[in-house]
Amino acid sequence: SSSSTPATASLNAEQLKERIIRHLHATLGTDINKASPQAWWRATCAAINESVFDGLRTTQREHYQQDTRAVHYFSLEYLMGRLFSNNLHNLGLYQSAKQALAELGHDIADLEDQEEDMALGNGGLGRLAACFIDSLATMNLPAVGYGIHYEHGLFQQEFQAGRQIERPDSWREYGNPWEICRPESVQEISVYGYVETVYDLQGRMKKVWHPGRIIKGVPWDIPVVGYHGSSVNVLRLWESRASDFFNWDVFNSGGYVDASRENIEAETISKVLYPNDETEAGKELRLIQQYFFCSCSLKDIIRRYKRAHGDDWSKFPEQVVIQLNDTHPAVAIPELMRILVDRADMHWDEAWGICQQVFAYTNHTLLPEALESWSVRMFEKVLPRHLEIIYEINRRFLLEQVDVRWPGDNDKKRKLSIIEEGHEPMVRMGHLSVVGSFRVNGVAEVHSKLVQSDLFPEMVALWPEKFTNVTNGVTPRRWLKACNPRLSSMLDRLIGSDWPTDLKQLSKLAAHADDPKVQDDFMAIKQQNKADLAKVIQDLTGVAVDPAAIFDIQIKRLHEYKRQHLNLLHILALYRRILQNPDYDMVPRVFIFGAKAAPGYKLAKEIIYAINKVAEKINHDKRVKDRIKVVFMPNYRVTLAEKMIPAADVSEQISTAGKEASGTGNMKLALNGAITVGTLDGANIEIAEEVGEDNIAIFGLTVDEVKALRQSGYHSRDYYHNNPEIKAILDWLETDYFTPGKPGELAAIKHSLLEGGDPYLVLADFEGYQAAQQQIDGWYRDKAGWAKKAMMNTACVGKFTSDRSIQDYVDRVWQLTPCKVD
Ligand code: 26R
Repeated sequence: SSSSTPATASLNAEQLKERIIRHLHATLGTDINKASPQAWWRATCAAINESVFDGLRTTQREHYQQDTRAVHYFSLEYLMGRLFSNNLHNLGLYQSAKQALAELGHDIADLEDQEEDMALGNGGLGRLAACFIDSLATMNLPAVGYGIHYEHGLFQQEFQAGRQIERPDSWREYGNPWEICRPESVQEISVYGYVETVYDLQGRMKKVWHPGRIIKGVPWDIPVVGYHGSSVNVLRLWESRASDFFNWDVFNSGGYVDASRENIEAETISKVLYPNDETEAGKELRLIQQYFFCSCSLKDIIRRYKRAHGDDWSKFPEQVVIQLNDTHPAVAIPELMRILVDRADMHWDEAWGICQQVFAYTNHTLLPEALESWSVRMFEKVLPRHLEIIYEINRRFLLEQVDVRWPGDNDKKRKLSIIEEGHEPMVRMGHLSVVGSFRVNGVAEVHSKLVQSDLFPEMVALWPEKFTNVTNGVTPRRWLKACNPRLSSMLDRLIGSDWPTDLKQLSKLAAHADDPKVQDDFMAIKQQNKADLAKVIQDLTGVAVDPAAIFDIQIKRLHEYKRQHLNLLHILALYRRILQNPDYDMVPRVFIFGAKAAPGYKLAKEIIYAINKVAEKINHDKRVKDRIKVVFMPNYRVTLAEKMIPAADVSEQISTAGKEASGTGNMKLALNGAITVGTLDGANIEIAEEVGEDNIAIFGLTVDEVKALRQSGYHSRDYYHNNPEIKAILDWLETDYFTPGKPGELAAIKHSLLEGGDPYLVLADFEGYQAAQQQIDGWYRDKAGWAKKAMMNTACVGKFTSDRSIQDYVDRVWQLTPCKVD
């Protein structure tokens, strides 16, 4: 597109060329005749960074001078993807860079492919954090993202004979051009050891924590560039190292080998991202990771606060708000209490008053297996003083809140206690987060309602004003402007170029939805994007697909509640219908999956295997006559999403109602003109409200119907026995039809749906699902009708920009004011 910012408009292709060549010489130590594509990419990054660092310095100076209130986003995960084209677009330099590189003999797309994804996250929660920091910078809001500088991000996925293999991800093996090490801001943190009770001269009791280990946190800053000359904020990620101070002792006493063992242990903390999505494992290293980055970050915040306010803590809650991205960083609550009470000698009540004004908590899931709790035993070993503090928080909470509201009610105390009693007592991090925060939000309307009605109803009774909703959103800079340049230029022409920061402008597209010329243009763009994706599919999987077919896409982590196996059952139903009726009439469809399974999640891996085996069979079966193709894209990640989403006709959002907190892929796909096949779950409900029932294929049980069905007793076997198609498909999976010579290899799915009781009601929703798919087939036959529906999706989803989500956080939670930066 043509737009560029006033601030950087002066930087033309000629000047960029000069910068790139200068860096090729001075930074990369090579020259234009022998530079590799990697060197060209790095030189271009260095050229971009000159502008990035300008913005960074200006922004930080402005925030310091204005002494701004800031939000501090605490997250164990940031799924950033690549930053090259993102930074160019946000600086308004993409076109200049493209031209400069072309004149230097390089295709910008080839250089983009030199960059590894920064995959420091699992899925939705991590990608949401990345969208949010983009919006915060774009909206000129003072903000710092805090997290962990993992050496290895989410594993890379390969398929071997159809099965998932995990390989380590080394995103910064040869250095990452976007990060800046800040040795001047290292922190030291403690773990293990014991607590001593001492009395001072006035006879006041004090607790002294004698730590067992001291660990150094080294911060790496990633500049976060706002769109079009606005602020440049930072994402500060902590890397763990052995503390110099601690190791000297061992070293001096001749223990060189012991000292390096301690080095290794300390460095293990930030070594690897836990790949579990929605399944809590209770591992000690994970708790240490959480504490390590929370403690480093709090000390960093306090250091900056003290620079402006000295030892006067009274302004702290005016200056600082901390957003907890799920319960993963909840240990920050007792850590701030420890710093205030033990280190700053503050009275408990005053310290607690500060905490409760500083923390806010976002819940991202209701799945019981994802709700974090730590055994008291382990907590005591790792963080003995914090456990005492949690006990005291809990004692006062039960006494001053619960017992006042429900006098003598021990059931209520048991249910609300931060400590879950039992054979193995546990610390409940959700309870701690609610008690310690001034606000608690869910991530879509229906989810926030369920957080209040099903997860924390008594907490709502105690503090109704604490609870609110902020529906998720996605950044349109990455998820439309950068990833779908064809549609972006069309939008610029048709509705002007303000939509990237004012996404409601997209509604102007609706006026053109009946215009045949515009419909043709819109669908021609979709067709070109599909042709591009077809090449990628050919390269990655060897499968040839026809861009004229419906591209039906399900991309998300592999989980039973997301029901990739429901999609598979429908594919099998179509295949069977074709075998039974060679003339079966359907619009050709390509079913495309992208998903990683947690390495220890057996059934999820079996579902991947089953999809791959079924794909192999169907794709080679001549009788299908290309009416169905099935592809499972290996190593699904942000960069692959950027290629798939612009090419989607159909978006699969088929979770069991009540299970998907929000979803954000649903928003990206609709934004790019895909039509959703979805349940009334998470943000699908709000998408349906926005696009209207003509433009979405809704099916299946509602949240209330799911509850009622479970109440009355759900028997998946009834569906198996009463629906011959279901029976035939499930029985088919047990034969060796898809795994010649090896019957039973795909039986795991059938067993979980029958013997396993079908915990996510796949069979109950099958009939409705296949009807919705039939409806899609019918809609697609009407070319103009489909074009209109697709356009109406793009036109009507302006609500789901992450800028709106951030504005909701500002209004309902953070109370921040923007700080304009020149
Ligand atoms: C405790 C641990 C193993 C763990 C649990 C859960 C680690 C990671 C998760 C991920 C969860 C919290 C997650 O990603 N939830 C997703 O958050 C998205 C952003 O709000 C939602 O859109 C999505 O519906 C939800 O599943």
